[in-house]
Amino acid sequence: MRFSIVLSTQPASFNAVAYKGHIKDNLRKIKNLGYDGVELAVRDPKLLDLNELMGLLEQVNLPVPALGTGQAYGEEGLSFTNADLDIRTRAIDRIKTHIGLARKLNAVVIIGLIRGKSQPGISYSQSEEWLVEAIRECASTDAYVKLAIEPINRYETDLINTVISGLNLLDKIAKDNVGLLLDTFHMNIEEPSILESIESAKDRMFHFHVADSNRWYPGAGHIDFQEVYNLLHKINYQGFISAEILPLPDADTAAIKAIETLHSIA
Ligand code: LER
Ligand code: MN
Repeated sequence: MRFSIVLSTQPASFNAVAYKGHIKDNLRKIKNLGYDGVELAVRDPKLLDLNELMGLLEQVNLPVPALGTGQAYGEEGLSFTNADLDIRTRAIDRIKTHIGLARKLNAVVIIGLIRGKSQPGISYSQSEEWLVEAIRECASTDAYVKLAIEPINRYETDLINTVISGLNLLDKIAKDNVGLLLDTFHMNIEEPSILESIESAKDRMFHFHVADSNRWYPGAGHIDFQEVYNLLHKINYQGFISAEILPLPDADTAAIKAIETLHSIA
């Protein structure tokens, strides 16, 4: 199994990211700590110097399993379910630029908070329809790039909180290049059984996030990562396990402890 950690390419308000900015230094650090890959959180691919980024990734020899996109919502308010057509259109355009970058990096594109939240006066079924249409349109731009919808806990959004609602959405989207990203932090809040939820999604899982119950590094809370790992191994999960964790007590300690725990259970 291969392990990665999230690096935000720019400063951002989303806090469950150990490393932010200073791409060159942080890529070296991540490599030296023993991670096999780096997940990049990118607000807008147009703001990146692509040649420089590709060069740095090549130098450290780290693949990029996934691209996070949530900052386009967190920092700019773009979303697939905003009542304003212009904002929905800009959200779709932005994810299409992420898809272009993902094609070059061979990465999965994460559909997390870019889905937004239901808006006052807009029914759930309308939000869901916009969501299905937007993801279908994005998925149609490049059949080789995988999109991973992440069930996210109720305190961050009311749209797609559980694995079963994610699987139902996949049925409605009906595209082979759209699957799920499961995150132990969200599952610990929303799922009756983390293991049964993983089992139910095993054929549709494109990516996997780990953080403990308190969103600290694995080992700092009460999730049993050994049984999670054993199940991922048993179902022959081929993707990366990616640490999306709070930088606590500080970023380096969090990243070191996370990889220690992950290596100890593998
Ligand atoms: C992103 O991967 C995530 O897990 C969400 O909590 C973003 O807010
Ligand atoms: Mn996550």
